[in-house]
Amino acid sequence: MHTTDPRVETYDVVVIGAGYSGLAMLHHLREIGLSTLVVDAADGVGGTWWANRYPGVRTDSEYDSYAFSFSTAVREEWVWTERYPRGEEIRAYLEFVADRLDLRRDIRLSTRVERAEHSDSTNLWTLTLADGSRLRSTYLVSATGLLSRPVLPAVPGLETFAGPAHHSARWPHEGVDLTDKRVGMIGVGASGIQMLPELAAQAAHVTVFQRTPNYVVESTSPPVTPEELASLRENYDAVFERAARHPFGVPMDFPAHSALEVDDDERRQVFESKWQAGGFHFAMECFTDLMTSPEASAYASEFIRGKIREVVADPRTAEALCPTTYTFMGKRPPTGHGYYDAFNRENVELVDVLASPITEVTPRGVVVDGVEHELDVLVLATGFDAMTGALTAIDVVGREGITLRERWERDGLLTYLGIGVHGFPNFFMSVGPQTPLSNLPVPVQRGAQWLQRALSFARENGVDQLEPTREAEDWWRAETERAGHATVMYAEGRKAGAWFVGGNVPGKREEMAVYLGGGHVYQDLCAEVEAEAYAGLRPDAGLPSAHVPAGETPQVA
Ligand code: N01
Repeated sequence: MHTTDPRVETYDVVVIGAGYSGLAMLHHLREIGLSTLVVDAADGVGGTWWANRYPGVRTDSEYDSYAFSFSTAVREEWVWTERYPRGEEIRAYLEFVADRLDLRRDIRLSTRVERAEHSDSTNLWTLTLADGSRLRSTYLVSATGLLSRPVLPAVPGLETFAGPAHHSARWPHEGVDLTDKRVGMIGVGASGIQMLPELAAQAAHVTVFQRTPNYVVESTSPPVTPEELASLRENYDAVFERAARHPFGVPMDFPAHSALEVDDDERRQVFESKWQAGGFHFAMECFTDLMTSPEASAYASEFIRGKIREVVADPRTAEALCPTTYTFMGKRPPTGHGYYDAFNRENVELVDVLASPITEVTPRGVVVDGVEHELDVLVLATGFDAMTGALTAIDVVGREGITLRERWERDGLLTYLGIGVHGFPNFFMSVGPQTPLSNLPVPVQRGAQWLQRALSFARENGVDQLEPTREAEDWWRAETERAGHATVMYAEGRKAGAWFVGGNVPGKREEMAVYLGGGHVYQDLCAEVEAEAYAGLRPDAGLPSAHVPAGETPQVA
């Protein structure tokens, strides 16, 4: 801690958030001798995994890549038990990381940041906490999560519901007794899809209110064998590196062929084999172009609709579950654990609210098409103000007294590599907006290590401020838009109201909030910035020469 002002605690770095990002940041920034404090509004570490306690919560990524690789002690001692670890296991993993790396002494829980303001005269950030006290730091790091600010459905009367009503990410930690209860679930994204089989197993009756159906790839979660764990420990660096060289941060094979260059039989065989592999294997390993070719995406969509019709016994329910208004990858593909099969249970009912939206929530239930569905418990699996929501909920005030929220409302989403924002000196984001859509521990770890080297550079070279230039931001926005438009995810995502284009929050500007050019490409770009002495983050340094081929201006497609 500095001693510039004895009345206000002053650190080299304050990090907001104690999930994967905050823990990695603390470990790596402490390694270079920076006094670092992590604050989190929650009363435990884990971030997303502290907050999300809904029935059935687990990772959609597999255990081997949903972890850090930087600590030999952690990777040797931690024991994974399931292919897709449950929320409780991930939370325990993060608590283990915090204990094993002795992080807790620099983490302050139950501490909510309401405002952070930069002063050019002192070159310090001043943070105001909910209790009115203040902190100061040279560097401010947000590790607030990209899917952490819940969105409630814009339905009249929601607050009048007489029974318990819980958003998936605000599920009570002590659980909810659903025995003999009539449960209504609004939302069929990754959260609702994980939840349904478990709700149905406990409740008397579950009514699923579905607006846009999803393409769910089913999977199983067998125990991790001692041999698998031993093999992972032996090959940890190679597994992590393989994930880091994959566009989506998973250690998976690259497909060899386009879906358009094989015949119907072969296409079906490939789809079937990767359907059997389950989860993200289907999206990542079938063909080179499921994400870039509308025809290839349409083939995958038809294959999954076929699976839905095979599994779901009632033809009307099956048809209602089949997405038709957008194609595969128009939403981030969720992993199911008996999702479609749950609709074969007598106590599960699907109510299609696409054509006839929910008109009202009453004290007794949910009204659709003039029919009141009576409920005891309401589950709101209605998603998040993704990528920017947690950042704009805090008043982060940069130069000229402008907040991040005002800046992005005025100018559109602008960041440099999702790491920093012009006008906000010495402010850095872990997996901020416009970073790759990815299995997150990979970019989280890489990002913390990149920032460690950037701040070492700044200290060693007397650079007082790192701050993206306007030119760098404009370049990254154009590149993010270009990369997004080169996929089917932009056009289909807009049709589907996907969170990665901001389509799920009424009134939010629709723009690419993630980078779809590939995690590996992104890592290379970050390396170029580093190789060129943090060009792009220093006034007058221009852009790294490798960013823009000579004579070319990046175009928004
Ligand atoms: O949220 P979502 P999520 N009436 O935005 C519906 C990550 N994640 O929490 O599509 C009716 O996907 C909405 O309908 P529509 C993962 O990246 C990861 O499920 O807008 N419905 C949609 O069905 C994921 O992609 C994991 O028509 C309404 C649903 O609510 C991201 O988080 C687990 C409505 C929201 O789906 C978000 O997933 C869980 C209304 N008025 C999540 N308003 C793991 O890997 C909203 N909806 C562990």
